[in-house]
Amino acid sequence: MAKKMELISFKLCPFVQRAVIVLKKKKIDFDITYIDLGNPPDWFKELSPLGKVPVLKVGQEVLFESSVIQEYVDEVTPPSLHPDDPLLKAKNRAWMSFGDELNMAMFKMAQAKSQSAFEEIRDGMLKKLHQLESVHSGKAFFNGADFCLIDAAYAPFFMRLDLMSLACGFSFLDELPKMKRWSDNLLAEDCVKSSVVTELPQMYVGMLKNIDGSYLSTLCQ
Ligand SMILES: N[C@@H](CCC(=O)N[C@@H](CS)C(=O)NCC(=O)O)C(=O)O
Repeated sequence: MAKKMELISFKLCPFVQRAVIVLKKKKIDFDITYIDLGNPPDWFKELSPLGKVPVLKVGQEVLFESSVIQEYVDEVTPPSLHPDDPLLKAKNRAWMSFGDELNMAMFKMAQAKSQSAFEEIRDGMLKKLHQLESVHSGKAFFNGADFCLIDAAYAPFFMRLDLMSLACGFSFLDELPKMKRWSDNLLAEDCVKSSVVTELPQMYVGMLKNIDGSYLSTLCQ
């Protein structure tokens, strides 16, 4: 029998969440071990080649990089959540990688010290969201009616954007109807709702409020 997989996680990490969403969607029984990234244990430093989460342990083997973990989990539990068509699959992978930039931009926006730095990053994020709007199917999910791997990759970003928008009183998606509907649909999925600890909203907003000297913390309630 296949060994139970173990995911090494940090509760706030959007990249870990991508992997959890796929594991949940595929109804896989897995173990999750949380670490404190601010004070990582020695065993984690030895285990994780880049010192980052997520790491997935499959027996004695170690996988890292959320996109690789997502694809591995998907491949070993058919049917695949990727489209069959090779070109569409490749395009999905490219736009999944584009999502990494959005996660990084959101992180940098939260750290920005001045209003002008904040607005510059926010405008860059909005530009990327408009690009995404132009390639989205306009249906429930990115490719159409079915939830795919690319949807799992974007859900953590939209969850945080939603929490940030509510706590800080601004809206990103007013002029992006496909993104708004996509975000609502993603956040309503069971595999997404169950992919984070129950205290994630408080933890995330608390983290935003406590970023020393950040412009965003002055907007958060
Ligand atoms: N490209 C990586 C990014 C993972 C990542 O940045 N994880 C963060 C937490 S959200 C981390 O472990 N940071 C620790 C560090 O950089 O030292 C992936 O997709 O897995």
